[in-house]
Amino acid sequence: MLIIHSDRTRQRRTRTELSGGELVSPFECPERVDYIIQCARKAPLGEIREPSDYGLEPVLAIHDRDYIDFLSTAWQDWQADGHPGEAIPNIWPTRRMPGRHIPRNIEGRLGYYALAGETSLTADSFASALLSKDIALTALDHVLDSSTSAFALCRPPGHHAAVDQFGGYCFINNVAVAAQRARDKGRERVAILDVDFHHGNGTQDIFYRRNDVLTLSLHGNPMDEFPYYLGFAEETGEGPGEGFNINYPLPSGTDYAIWTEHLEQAKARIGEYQPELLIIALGVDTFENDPISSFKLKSEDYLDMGRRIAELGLPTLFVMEGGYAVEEIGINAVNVLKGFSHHR
Ligand code: OKP
Ligand code: ZN
Repeated sequence: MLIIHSDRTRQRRTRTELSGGELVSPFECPERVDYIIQCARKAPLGEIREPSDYGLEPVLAIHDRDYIDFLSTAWQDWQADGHPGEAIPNIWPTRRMPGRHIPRNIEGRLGYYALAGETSLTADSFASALLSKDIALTALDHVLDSSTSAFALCRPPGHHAAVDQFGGYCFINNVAVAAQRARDKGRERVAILDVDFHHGNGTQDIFYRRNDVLTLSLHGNPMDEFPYYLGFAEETGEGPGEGFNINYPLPSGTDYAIWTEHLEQAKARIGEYQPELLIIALGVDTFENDPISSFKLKSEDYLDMGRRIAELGLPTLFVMEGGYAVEEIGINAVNVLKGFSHHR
């Protein structure tokens, strides 16, 4: 399987993440990619190639212009205002202050464009987010050209990023940008299956009123887990999109046996939809030792996960999302790809 990877993903190394009332060293760190690429080389999985530059056009097909403009200058604006630390949002438009105006001050704009407060914005955020989508798009083009599969070793992740909001370590929604490009290149139906522990709220929201992109997500119940306010079973799409979003919220402690029951339901729905392309939002934070998640998958389970995804028999783009048990992330992610490849 072709892998798209760049050492430049290392440029994003933030110092702070607001967690538990402290500024901790971020869970979403460059070493995650080091472990994955090391395991991919050792497997070996296949050729490893650099991404190409796709510019802003495919990003603006998904995200609002003013949001992208905000991302492109946020760090300079924050610095110009003389703030000493990394840019962390601390106030939001909420139910009683709906935010009809976009503030001038960077503190106000940060909250306006943020959906959560754990993701520090720094000098490298925008460039890293652009690189991450280039990795996804390069891998996508290979899948479209060859009708086979590819792995986009993206970092930072993307599935929490909404049309005009960053958060949950995400800035640009890589799977959404890739799905839209596939549509623009003539693929009629695209399915996005999100197996990350966290609900893919950004992806759901982006395609909520559309039936040309089927979105499915297996995740920790939002009553108990980030992103809390989206990802419930009754969210099935709206208007023309009704029936084209499916959520499988699962309880903490979910093991692989329970998890696969729901995966098979998702697969049945995908089979019925007959997409021309399958995109997997591949998070391995369902792992039993993940520091911020509560499922109980074991390393060998990821081999079987890959095998089950391969059973769909579709051109498949894997896009890296979460996974924070850093020393095991390589084994777990590469196991999915190995299991997939061996059962093709
Ligand atoms: C991103 B992805 C840690 C709380 C972390 C944010 C989680 C973002 C996950 N104290 N909250 O879906 O893996
Ligand atoms: Zn996650």
